[in-house]
Amino acid sequence: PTAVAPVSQYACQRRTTTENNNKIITDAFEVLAESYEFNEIEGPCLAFRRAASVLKSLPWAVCSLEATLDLPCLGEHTKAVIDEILQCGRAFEVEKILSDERYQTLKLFTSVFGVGPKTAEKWYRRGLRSFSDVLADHSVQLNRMQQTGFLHYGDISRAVSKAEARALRNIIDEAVHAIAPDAVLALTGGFRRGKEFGHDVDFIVTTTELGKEESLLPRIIRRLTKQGILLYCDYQASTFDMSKLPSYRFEAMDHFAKCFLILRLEGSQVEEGLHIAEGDSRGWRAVRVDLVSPPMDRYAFALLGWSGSRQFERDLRRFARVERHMLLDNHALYDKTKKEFLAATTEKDIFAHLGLEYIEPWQRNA
Ligand code: TTP
Ligand code: MN
Ligand code: MN
Ligand code: MN
Repeated sequence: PTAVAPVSQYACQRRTTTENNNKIITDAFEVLAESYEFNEIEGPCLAFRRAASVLKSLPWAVCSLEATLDLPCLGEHTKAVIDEILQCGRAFEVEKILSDERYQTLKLFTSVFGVGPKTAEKWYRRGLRSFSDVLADHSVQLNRMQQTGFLHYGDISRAVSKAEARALRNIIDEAVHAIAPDAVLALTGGFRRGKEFGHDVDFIVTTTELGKEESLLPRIIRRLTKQGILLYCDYQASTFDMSKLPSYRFEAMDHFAKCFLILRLEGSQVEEGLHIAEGDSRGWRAVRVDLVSPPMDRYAFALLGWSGSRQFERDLRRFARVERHMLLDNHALYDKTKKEFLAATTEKDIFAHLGLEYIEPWQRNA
């Protein structure tokens, strides 16, 4: 018999490509997780996300319950769902959620840029069920982000292709290098993990000269505005304090300067053509772009933190805390035993500090 290495409970000790051999099961788990999230039930939500992540890492398809015996993070509930899917091709509980009016409505509302679960819930409780309900209700006050979300709904809810991401990279690359000759630009997020499609395109932009990055985002924004391609911009200046310990909370946003943008992308700029609806004769589309600008000495932490996936990031932080008594976030790594910060110039340095085998970006699709 061949000895097979056990699957780790931590996503940062697994290699997960974009090829998912258990999509039917992981899709079901993600519906369940999201439903628990809408109901603010954190434990089971996380449990289903972890279980889905474990199954995504397998180079084989689960075809019996026995095959899952040695896998971590699978409890009674998750196994019952797997069993039902293996036997009937679907799970009753998941079908029930998918046909539930509240779930459907919250899913629809949160698909709008700028609408989170809280706002969606508020609208649902007011009896609103559709976009036209929301837009016709005079007591609803849309903020600028939500107004833009409705305005560009079709484009923004349509996936961004790799070719479109490349075209955007060229646009940003041209802008940052015109502004700062020593600019550093890196693709991050889902496209760095090798995904074919994304909901946005994420970039890290900085300068090799420390401190010069502070003026970078405002200058990029001005340039894109002059070019007439900036449809929306939410700029958040840096609140970074280098003396602070890394955050325990994962979902807390980092403190680097960043901007959430919507850009106008011309079809002529995309070699393979725009990814838009058939019959849409416009020569352009709106695309969501995120730019984050850390100081160069935090580049590796920012790159690791923004490359995702979210589950991979969650488990990196959990591994650091539980297994190494260290605190990791997008800014820094702190050793609680030695009471000192551990510096890093590459992602490999951070994995090494944590005593982890290096996982390539395309193996982080946990
Ligand atoms: P996303 O762009 O939301 O996700 P993604 O690129 O993995 O997938 P998609 O194709 O749907 O866009 O986030 C990318 C990573 O950035 C994610 O791991 C979380 C991280 N992130 C932060 O660390 N801080 C932030 O403030 C935000 C908005 C994201
Ligand atoms: Mn992204
Ligand atoms: Mn996303
Ligand atoms: Mn993003």
